[in-house]
Amino acid sequence: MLSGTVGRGTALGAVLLSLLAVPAHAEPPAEAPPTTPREAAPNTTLREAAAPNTTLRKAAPNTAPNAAPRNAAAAPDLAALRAALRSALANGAPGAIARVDDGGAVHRLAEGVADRATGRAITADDRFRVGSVTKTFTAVVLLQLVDEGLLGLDDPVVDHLPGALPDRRITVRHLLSHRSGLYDYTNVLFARTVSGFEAVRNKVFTHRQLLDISLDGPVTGAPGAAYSYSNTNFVVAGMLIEKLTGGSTGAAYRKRIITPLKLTNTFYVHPDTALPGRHTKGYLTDDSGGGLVDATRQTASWAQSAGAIISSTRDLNAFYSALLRGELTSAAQSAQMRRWTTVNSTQRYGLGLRRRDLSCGVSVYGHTGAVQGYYTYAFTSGDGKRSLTSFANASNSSAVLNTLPKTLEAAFCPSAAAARATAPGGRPEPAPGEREDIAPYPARG
Ligand code: REY
Repeated sequence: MLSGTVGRGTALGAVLLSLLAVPAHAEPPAEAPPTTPREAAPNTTLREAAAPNTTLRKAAPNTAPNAAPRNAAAAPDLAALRAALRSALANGAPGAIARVDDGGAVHRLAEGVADRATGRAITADDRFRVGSVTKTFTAVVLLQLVDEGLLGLDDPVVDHLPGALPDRRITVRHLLSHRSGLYDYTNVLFARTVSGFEAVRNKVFTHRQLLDISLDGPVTGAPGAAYSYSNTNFVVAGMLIEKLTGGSTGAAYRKRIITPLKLTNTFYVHPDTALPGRHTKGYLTDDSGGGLVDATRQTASWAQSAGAIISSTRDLNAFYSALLRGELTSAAQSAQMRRWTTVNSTQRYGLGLRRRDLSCGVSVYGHTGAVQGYYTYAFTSGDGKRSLTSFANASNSSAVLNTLPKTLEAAFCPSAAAARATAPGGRPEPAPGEREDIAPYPARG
């Protein structure tokens, strides 16, 4: 549902919402009803399952919870989008970009510089580190492996990785929905921002080493009990991919997503430190709020299957659009991906997929990402027809971070965004129940 005129709480909105087959904000239980582990897999033979999935599924009939006829949507508010990018710059980001793919129309916006040393202007086509947007790629690969019958979402992880985790109650579903209770090792690595980063910039970790840092820390809860965002979950997901495919996670991304979708700006170069081709530099904000550190070159080995992909606005829009159209997994796994766990009043988490409930009653689906120097927001409408990727080449700054949700409002809630575009200043700190869930939250502005 893209109409900017359908406001949550309005009579018209209530009527339209009630007409939809599935309410936009229905809250199915996070836990699956009891199923046998293989039940969700389609009828594939094991021989078929072993074949690499290099072809795409046909777009599924539109069953997205808040899909609406395309003509119901008001056009994205490009002035509000540009104002949001400018407010990222006013709050300290050297550059900010956005791209909206809207049916056939493409809108590219860019403000500021890609490189503070040379002054090169940033472009909406520059490549960047996408951080945790990688988690959706990882979840898609695992869900394809579920489709192929190689594992079940409710399988204990240790059935596939014997001895890897101390608690055999942790399931694959718990990992992908951040409900395992596994401690986020980045809390240890990046307790101090710049020195923590410099200590890992050129380091190459195994998945096991990252998991061991987590296991030295406290669990955050019992398996399945509560949402607690943790990179550790997607490191273990990467271990599962490597065990089940017999290859690297990078190879799985390429074979199953990057090549079939022709994502020519998307790379997994770990542990190389350079971004291929034209890219923007990334600037890490010191905890004192002062200096910016050029963090572009790094192995991103601390992130791997939790956050090491490099991509572009075009490719992320193409990826999420294909995902929401049902081209990357079976309908059964697509539905599993959209079983929501509550994050806060406006945010939900599925399986490697975020849902944001915007001010006009529209929900959008995608992910956020934060690696040193790079903040990304990539979200798509429920029917996959309108996609936005917005990005700033700065991180560890709540002031910059809090400007980026305004790009979602501009793209998907145009009339609401227009009303706010004239309001002076940047977005204030979000209310406690609406705080940006982008881990770990920056120490200060
Ligand atoms: C890691 C620290 C952020 C970033 C993180 N990113 O977990 C994953 C994600 C892949 O969710 C760093 N912050 C910053 C600090 C805070 O060092 N002391 O903001 O660049 O995308």
